[in-house]
Amino acid sequence: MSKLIIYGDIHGCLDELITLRKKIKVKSEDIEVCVGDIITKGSNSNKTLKFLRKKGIFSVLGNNEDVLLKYINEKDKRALIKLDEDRKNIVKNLSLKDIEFLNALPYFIQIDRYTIVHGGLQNYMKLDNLNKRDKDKILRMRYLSPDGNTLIKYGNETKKSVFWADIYDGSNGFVIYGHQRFKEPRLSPFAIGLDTGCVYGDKLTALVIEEGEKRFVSINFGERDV
Ligand SMILES: [Mn+2]
Repeated sequence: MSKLIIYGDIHGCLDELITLRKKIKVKSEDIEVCVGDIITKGSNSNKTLKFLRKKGIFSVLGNNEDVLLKYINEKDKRALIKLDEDRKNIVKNLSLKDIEFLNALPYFIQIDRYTIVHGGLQNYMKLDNLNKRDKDKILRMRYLSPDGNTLIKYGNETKKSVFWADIYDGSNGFVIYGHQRFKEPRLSPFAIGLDTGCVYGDKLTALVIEEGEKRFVSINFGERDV
Protein backbone atom coordinates (compact mmCIF):
# COMPACT_ATOMS: atom_id res chain seq x y z
CA MET A 1 0.00 0.00 0.00
CA SER A 2 1.30 3.46 -0.85
CA LYS A 3 1.41 6.17 1.78
CA LEU A 4 0.17 9.74 1.57
CA ILE A 5 2.79 11.92 3.27
CA ILE A 6 2.20 15.60 3.99
CA TYR A 7 5.03 17.84 5.22
CA GLY A 8 4.67 20.98 7.36
CA ASP A 9 6.41 24.28 6.50
CA ILE A 10 9.95 23.34 5.38
CA HIS A 11 11.34 26.87 4.88
CA GLY A 12 14.56 25.64 3.28
CA CYS A 13 15.39 23.13 6.06
CA LEU A 14 16.58 20.55 3.53
CA ASP A 15 18.71 18.46 5.92
CA GLU A 16 15.74 17.95 8.23
CA LEU A 17 13.52 17.02 5.26
CA ILE A 18 16.05 14.42 4.11
CA THR A 19 16.31 12.98 7.64
CA LEU A 20 12.52 12.97 8.03
CA ARG A 21 12.09 11.08 4.74
CA LYS A 22 14.58 8.46 5.95
CA LYS A 23 12.68 8.09 9.22
CA ILE A 24 9.40 7.64 7.31
CA LYS A 25 11.07 5.21 4.87
CA VAL A 26 9.56 6.89 1.83
CA LYS A 27 9.07 4.54 -1.11
CA SER A 28 8.80 5.46 -4.78
CA GLU A 29 5.07 4.73 -4.89
CA ASP A 30 4.28 7.07 -1.96
CA ILE A 31 2.67 10.44 -2.62
CA GLU A 32 4.38 13.40 -0.96
CA VAL A 33 2.85 16.86 -0.63
CA CYS A 34 4.07 20.01 1.16
CA VAL A 35 1.77 22.57 2.79
CA GLY A 36 3.69 25.49 1.22
CA ASP A 37 6.38 27.84 2.58
CA ILE A 38 8.92 25.38 1.26
CA ILE A 39 11.45 28.20 0.87
CA THR A 40 12.69 31.42 2.59
CA LYS A 41 14.13 31.93 6.11
CA GLY A 42 16.09 28.64 6.25
CA SER A 43 19.62 28.01 5.01
CA ASN A 44 18.92 25.87 1.92
CA SER A 45 15.98 27.33 0.02
CA ASN A 46 17.31 26.91 -3.50
CA LYS A 47 18.58 23.39 -2.84
CA THR A 48 15.22 22.47 -1.31
CA LEU A 49 13.41 23.51 -4.48
CA LYS A 50 15.71 21.40 -6.64
CA PHE A 51 15.30 18.46 -4.27
CA LEU A 52 11.50 18.63 -4.39
CA ARG A 53 11.56 18.79 -8.19
CA LYS A 54 13.96 15.85 -8.44
CA LYS A 55 11.96 13.67 -6.05
CA GLY A 56 8.57 14.55 -7.57
CA ILE A 57 7.29 16.03 -4.30
CA PHE A 58 4.23 18.24 -4.74
CA SER A 59 3.36 21.41 -2.87
CA VAL A 60 0.64 23.98 -2.58
CA LEU A 61 1.51 27.68 -2.74
CA GLY A 62 2.55 29.40 0.50
CA ASN A 63 2.47 33.12 1.26
CA ASN A 64 6.26 33.21 1.05
CA GLU A 65 6.34 31.71 -2.46
CA ASP A 66 3.52 34.08 -3.40
CA VAL A 67 5.58 37.16 -2.49
CA LEU A 68 8.55 35.92 -4.52
CA LEU A 69 6.34 35.14 -7.51
CA LYS A 70 4.81 38.61 -7.38
CA TYR A 71 8.33 40.04 -7.44
CA ILE A 72 9.38 37.78 -10.33
CA ASN A 73 6.24 38.04 -12.48
CA GLU A 74 4.96 41.57 -11.89
CA LYS A 75 7.99 43.63 -12.80
CA ASP A 76 6.07 46.93 -12.71
CA LYS A 77 5.27 46.34 -9.01
CA ARG A 78 8.80 45.40 -8.02
CA ALA A 79 9.49 48.72 -6.38
CA LEU A 80 6.60 48.04 -3.97
CA ILE A 81 7.93 44.68 -2.83
CA LYS A 82 10.77 44.84 -0.32
CA LEU A 83 12.88 41.69 -0.37
CA ASP A 84 15.36 40.98 2.41
CA GLU A 85 18.83 39.61 1.60
CA ASP A 86 17.64 35.99 1.94
CA ARG A 87 14.86 36.49 -0.59
CA LYS A 88 17.08 38.46 -2.96
CA ASN A 89 19.58 35.59 -2.90
CA ILE A 90 16.87 33.01 -3.56
CA VAL A 91 15.55 34.95 -6.57
CA LYS A 92 19.08 35.42 -7.93
CA ASN A 93 19.73 31.66 -7.82
CA LEU A 94 16.45 30.38 -9.26
CA SER A 95 16.70 28.41 -12.50
CA LEU A 96 14.00 28.59 -15.15
CA LYS A 97 12.82 25.17 -14.01
CA ASP A 98 12.56 26.43 -10.42
CA ILE A 99 10.45 29.38 -11.57
CA GLU A 100 8.25 27.05 -13.63
CA PHE A 101 7.81 24.85 -10.55
CA LEU A 102 6.89 27.82 -8.36
CA ASN A 103 4.49 29.25 -10.94
CA ALA A 104 2.68 25.92 -11.13
CA LEU A 105 2.00 25.67 -7.36
CA PRO A 106 -1.77 25.45 -6.80
CA TYR A 107 -3.83 27.04 -3.99
CA PHE A 108 -5.04 23.61 -2.91
CA ILE A 109 -4.49 19.92 -3.64
CA GLN A 110 -7.23 17.37 -3.02
CA ILE A 111 -6.42 13.70 -2.55
CA ASP A 112 -9.30 11.45 -1.53
CA ARG A 113 -11.09 13.34 1.23
CA TYR A 114 -8.03 15.38 2.19
CA THR A 115 -7.59 18.99 1.14
CA ILE A 116 -4.13 20.50 1.49
CA VAL A 117 -3.81 24.30 1.75
CA HIS A 118 -1.21 26.65 3.21
CA GLY A 119 -3.24 28.87 5.55
CA GLY A 120 -6.85 27.81 5.83
CA LEU A 121 -10.41 27.90 4.51
CA GLN A 122 -13.67 29.57 5.45
CA ASN A 123 -16.93 27.64 5.37
CA TYR A 124 -18.48 29.77 2.61
CA MET A 125 -15.64 29.04 0.16
CA LYS A 126 -16.18 26.82 -2.85
CA LEU A 127 -12.91 25.35 -4.03
CA ASP A 128 -14.10 25.10 -7.64
CA ASN A 129 -15.05 28.78 -7.66
CA LEU A 130 -12.47 30.87 -5.79
CA ASN A 131 -12.06 34.56 -6.49
CA LYS A 132 -8.81 36.48 -6.10
CA ARG A 133 -9.67 37.54 -2.56
CA ASP A 134 -10.43 33.97 -1.49
CA LYS A 135 -7.12 32.81 -2.92
CA ASP A 136 -5.26 35.48 -1.01
CA LYS A 137 -7.07 34.48 2.20
CA ILE A 138 -6.26 30.79 1.72
CA LEU A 139 -2.54 31.66 1.81
CA ARG A 140 -2.73 33.83 4.93
CA MET A 141 -5.63 32.70 7.09
CA ARG A 142 -5.09 32.37 10.85
CA TYR A 143 -7.61 34.11 13.09
CA LEU A 144 -11.12 35.31 12.25
CA SER A 145 -13.58 37.69 13.94
CA PRO A 146 -15.86 35.95 16.54
CA ASP A 147 -18.61 35.49 13.91
CA GLY A 148 -16.11 33.77 11.61
CA ASN A 149 -16.62 36.29 8.80
CA THR A 150 -13.58 38.56 8.80
CA LEU A 151 -9.91 37.74 8.57
CA ILE A 152 -7.85 39.37 11.35
CA LYS A 153 -4.55 40.85 10.24
CA TYR A 154 -1.45 39.09 11.54
CA GLY A 155 -0.73 40.21 15.10
CA ASN A 156 -4.11 41.95 15.57
CA GLU A 157 -5.94 38.94 17.02
CA THR A 158 -7.59 39.35 20.44
CA LYS A 159 -8.99 36.88 22.98
CA LYS A 160 -12.31 37.00 21.15
CA SER A 161 -10.82 36.02 17.78
CA VAL A 162 -11.35 32.45 16.66
CA PHE A 163 -8.82 30.26 14.93
CA TRP A 164 -10.28 29.33 11.52
CA ALA A 165 -9.85 25.55 11.99
CA ASP A 166 -11.92 25.58 15.20
CA ILE A 167 -15.04 26.67 13.31
CA TYR A 168 -14.33 24.92 10.01
CA ASP A 169 -17.24 22.58 9.20
CA GLY A 170 -15.50 20.10 6.89
CA SER A 171 -17.45 21.21 3.82
CA ASN A 172 -14.30 21.22 1.68
CA GLY A 173 -12.88 17.97 3.00
CA PHE A 174 -10.51 17.23 5.86
CA VAL A 175 -7.94 20.04 5.67
CA ILE A 176 -4.20 19.68 6.22
CA TYR A 177 -2.51 23.08 6.59
CA GLY A 178 0.61 24.96 7.70
CA HIS A 179 1.35 28.69 8.13
CA GLN A 180 0.39 29.01 11.82
CA ARG A 181 3.12 27.68 14.04
CA PHE A 182 2.31 25.33 16.92
CA LYS A 183 4.46 23.38 19.39
CA GLU A 184 2.73 20.14 18.34
CA PRO A 185 0.54 19.22 15.35
CA ARG A 186 -2.84 20.84 15.96
CA LEU A 187 -5.95 18.68 15.74
CA SER A 188 -9.41 20.13 15.03
CA PRO A 189 -12.59 18.24 14.13
CA PHE A 190 -11.96 18.62 10.37
CA ALA A 191 -8.37 19.88 10.13
CA ILE A 192 -4.77 19.26 11.17
CA GLY A 193 -2.07 21.97 11.39
CA LEU A 194 1.45 20.74 10.63
CA ASP A 195 3.76 23.74 11.07
CA THR A 196 5.87 22.92 14.11
CA GLY A 197 8.45 25.66 13.50
CA CYS A 198 11.51 23.80 12.24
CA VAL A 199 13.14 26.92 10.85
CA TYR A 200 12.73 28.58 14.28
CA GLY A 201 14.65 25.74 15.94
CA ASP A 202 11.72 23.45 16.79
CA LYS A 203 10.83 20.54 14.51
CA LEU A 204 9.68 19.47 11.06
CA THR A 205 6.54 17.34 11.13
CA ALA A 206 4.93 15.06 8.55
CA LEU A 207 1.49 13.50 8.62
CA VAL A 208 1.67 9.96 7.25
CA ILE A 209 -1.60 8.37 6.13
CA GLU A 210 -1.39 4.67 5.43
CA GLU A 211 -4.40 2.40 4.96
CA GLY A 212 -6.63 5.04 6.56
CA GLU A 213 -4.43 5.31 9.67
CA LYS A 214 -2.84 8.65 10.53
CA ARG A 215 0.46 9.13 12.35
CA PHE A 216 2.85 12.02 12.89
CA VAL A 217 6.59 11.75 12.33
CA SER A 218 8.90 14.60 13.39
CA ILE A 219 12.57 15.54 13.19
CA ASN A 220 14.09 18.15 15.49
CA PHE A 221 15.94 21.08 13.95
CA GLY A 222 19.55 19.97 13.48
CA GLU A 223 18.80 16.26 13.91
CA ARG A 224 20.77 14.22 11.39
CA ASP A 225 20.54 10.56 12.41
CA VAL A 226 17.53 8.30 12.65
MN1 LIG B 1 3.26 30.88 5.87
